Amino acid sequence: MIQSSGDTIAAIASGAGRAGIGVVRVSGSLAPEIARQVCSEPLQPRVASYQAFLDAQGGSLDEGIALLFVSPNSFTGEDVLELQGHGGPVVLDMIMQRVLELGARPAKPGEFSERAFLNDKLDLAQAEAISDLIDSSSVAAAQAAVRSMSGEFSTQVQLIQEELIALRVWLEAALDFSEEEIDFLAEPALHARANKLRADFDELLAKAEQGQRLRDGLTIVIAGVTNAGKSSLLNALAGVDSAIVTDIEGTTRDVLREQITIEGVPLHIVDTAGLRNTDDVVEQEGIRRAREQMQSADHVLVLVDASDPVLPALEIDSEIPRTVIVNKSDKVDASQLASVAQQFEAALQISAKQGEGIKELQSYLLSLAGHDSAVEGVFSARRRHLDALMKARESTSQAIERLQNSQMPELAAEELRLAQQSLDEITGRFDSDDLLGRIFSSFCIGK
Ligand SMILES: Nc1nc2c(ncn2[C@@H]2O[C@H](COP(=O)(O)OP(=O)(O)O)[C@@H](O)[C@H]2O)c(=O)[nH]1
Ligand SMILES: [Mg+2]
Repeated sequence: MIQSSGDTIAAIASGAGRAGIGVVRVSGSLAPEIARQVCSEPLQPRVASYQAFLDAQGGSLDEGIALLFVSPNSFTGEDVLELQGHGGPVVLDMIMQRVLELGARPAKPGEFSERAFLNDKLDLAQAEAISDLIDSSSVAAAQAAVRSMSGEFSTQVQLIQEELIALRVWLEAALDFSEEEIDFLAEPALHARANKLRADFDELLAKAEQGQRLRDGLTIVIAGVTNAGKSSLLNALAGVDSAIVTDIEGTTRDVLREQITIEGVPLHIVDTAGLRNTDDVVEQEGIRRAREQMQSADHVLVLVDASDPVLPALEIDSEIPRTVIVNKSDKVDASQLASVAQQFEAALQISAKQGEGIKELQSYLLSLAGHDSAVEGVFSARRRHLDALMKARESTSQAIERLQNSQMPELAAEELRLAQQSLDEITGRFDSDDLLGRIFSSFCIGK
């Protein structure tokens, strides 16, 4: 059922700036009337026609293609009008003003997709994927977003939902026949089901985790004492001279960031002020900011100068993952390099200046991102999807454990209900009647 929210919304749907064409999109019950007023010729639904777009006096604002989609067969599910005119900011603005004069109001960000969701044209994960597709910063991220948008992610969530529902139906029935309770719950079929569910959760999470990284990337902070070569490393990774490099201690005082993309994974590389005790207030502030960056990093690279090896006190939470990298490998001989690397348990030895070991470091960073090019069919996913999936998996594991230990099946039933609710958060579907319907239709218990 189409829930038209009453008002009609409009927006310039194409990008800002000059372009060959530009699109004004209108959605809502006024769309057909607006089409009658603006277009010089009557429109047939879903048929593109070349029109003059008219102002209130019948003068021509522009000429272009008009398209009318009649509810429910449109993106939003409402009546939708698309006016494709010339892509200049002024001319599009004039068309937009005309549409507003005729009763539409400017759409809020995402409002077309929101209406599509409310009208069951797509679920939440699909709506989010549209925005992720538009924002995607690499081919891999775009491909993942298209998969989610077309419903592949939602379908897999749905499949796990079905398994969960089947388990719930079975458990609720077992609880009803309480005389047979415990034996029924220890049935071997339960183990098979539980294992399948666990495996399916793991597979989906792996794909979604990779998708989330494709979308959001990883933040890697480079830390170390002054002159360790942090700014040189940022430049080497970014391939541009973004940060100032000198042999003067305390050159970098502010936080510098560069975004790089390795195999489609965006990495946010952050260069920071060198960690040392200083009386310079500007530098002190830089060091405070460096710690702040490290504190919110996905990973910290601690850079140590092979020719003057000092490990700085990071003073950040111990849970924040970090790796020691030895720099300036060109400045020392092989045996000193090996002994410094061993002393600091370094993962890699590089020369930021000569570009040695940078390829290896890039692969290392990719492995930190958990990037596995063998995982196929990655979906775009967001943090909230991962959180919901992990919550659902946790509740399911707890339920299964209780059942396998024959402990309080009522609590297990409740955990499974929570697991299902968490999955519903992903697609935005909260449909408790659904389960009841399934229970009733598959078990004609008759009481
Ligand atoms: N020989 C050598 N010098 C380096 C290397 N990396 C950085 N340097 C030099 O070390 C000094 C400090 O570098 P910089 O990147 O500014 O260090 P930061 O203070 O940690 O940001 C500069 O003179 C760089 O040219 C390296 O791999 N080898
Ligand atoms: Mg620096």
